[in-house]
Amino acid sequence: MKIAVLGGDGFVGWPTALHLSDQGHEVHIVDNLSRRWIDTELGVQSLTPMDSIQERTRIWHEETGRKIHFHLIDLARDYEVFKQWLVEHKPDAIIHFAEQRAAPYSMKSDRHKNYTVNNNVNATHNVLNALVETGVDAHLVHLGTMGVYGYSTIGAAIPEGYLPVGIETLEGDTVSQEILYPSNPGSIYHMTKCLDQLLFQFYAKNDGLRITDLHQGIVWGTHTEQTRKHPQLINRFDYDGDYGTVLNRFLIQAAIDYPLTVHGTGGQTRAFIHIQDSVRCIEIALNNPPKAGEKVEIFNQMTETHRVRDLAEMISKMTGAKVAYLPNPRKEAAENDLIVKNDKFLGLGLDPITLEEGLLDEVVDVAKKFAYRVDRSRVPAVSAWTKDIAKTVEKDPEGKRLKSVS
Ligand code: NAD
Ligand code: USQ
Repeated sequence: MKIAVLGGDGFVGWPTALHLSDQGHEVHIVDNLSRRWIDTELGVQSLTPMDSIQERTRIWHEETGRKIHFHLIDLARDYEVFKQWLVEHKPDAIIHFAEQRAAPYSMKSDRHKNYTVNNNVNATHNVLNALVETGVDAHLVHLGTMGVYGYSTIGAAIPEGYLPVGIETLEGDTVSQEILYPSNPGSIYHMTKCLDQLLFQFYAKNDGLRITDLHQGIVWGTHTEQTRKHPQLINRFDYDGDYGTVLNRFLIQAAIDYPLTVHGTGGQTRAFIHIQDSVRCIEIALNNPPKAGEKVEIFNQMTETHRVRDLAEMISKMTGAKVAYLPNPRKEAAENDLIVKNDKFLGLGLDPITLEEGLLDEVVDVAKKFAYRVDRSRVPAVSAWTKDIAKTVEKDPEGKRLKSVS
């Protein structure tokens, strides 16, 4: 297949591009490199030293003889350029990673809220609009989030995207309907993924676009089979307070002898998936497209759930790291249960990699190897969800904020 990987310079996009290229697909990365600019804006860098995208693709060619093409396009702003690109390249499939994906970044200020909404919603809509306008019949696979469902405890398993409901008619009968599971976003970023869902629903219904939406949990780990092939193929690894996600953050914190930064009581339960499984799920989704005219195919792309404090305790036991219970900068349920159905991927052959399988050690090793690149002052998460919460979140982690370290 000819596959466009939108956002293919990012944390999940890069290993996906390598994996698909390794399988013999013709891979085209489309990216505006905004994520690298955001690193500059925030004054941080990936824990792992990342080469330029041109250098990464050059090394891949040298190692494997396979070519990955790179195209610098801003999908949110360069609609006509992307439309032209589609006409010229006519991909069979498009994988859409190209959004601003950090919840804390999306909540930093009114400017960051505007940027996240404009970037994410425009990028998604431009892709859909251009597919219809050009008549290119590509299967669109979008990386969505488990966060569209929200994190309230309901005592039932979260289904894969849709919910059967009964509605009482005027005559008192009950009619059955299948609706998108009610959206309940917890940040501006998560809200954009809820808006994406409606765009997909409309374009599948109105224009018969073939769309798969992957409701993905938190991705952890760093290496995949292909990124291991050469040191310069190494993946991005975010550890900072805005882009670092909880499990990867705890692992790097343990490696640099920094107390594990649990928000609140750590009672938040979240869904997780290893990067290698994420890449594999995308491959499975690509091989199982919906037909034109069918509803959007939705998969829950996660393999296990964990409570934040349990993760902290597990890593503390493994590494001897201390655990700090900090004021939570986010507005979220202090404690929640989470049961998620993921039967579809399991049914299609996914054999999940779980936390127990020694991969945690591997990430700690990577973290130790590159610990010299860490700026400890960028570890704390200081982006507060409201102005009131901001007052309670102190900004001096090495001093007062970590005084409750156990
Ligand atoms: P990332 O920030 O590392 O990568 C996103 C890439 O998209 C970057 O290379 C960025 O430059 C590019 N991009 C952003 N806006 C663009 C635009 N307007 N035009 C062109 N390129 C643009 O993010 P990631 O961690 O690789 O996540 C990829 C996708 O997966 C995101 O959509 C995210 O919401 C979703 N996701 C990620 C996780 C996770 O834990 N990392 C979990 C669930 C879902
Ligand atoms: N948390 C801590 N300590 C930290 C960092 C986070 O306790 O140092 C807590 C947060 O308060 C939250 C939970 O851990 O309760 C998860 O936070 P996170 O930053 O790991 O994940 P999140 O903000 O939900 O976002 C990440 C990705 C996003 C993706 C989402 C999948 O950045 O792109 O959509 O995971 S999901 O969580 O399933 O919605």
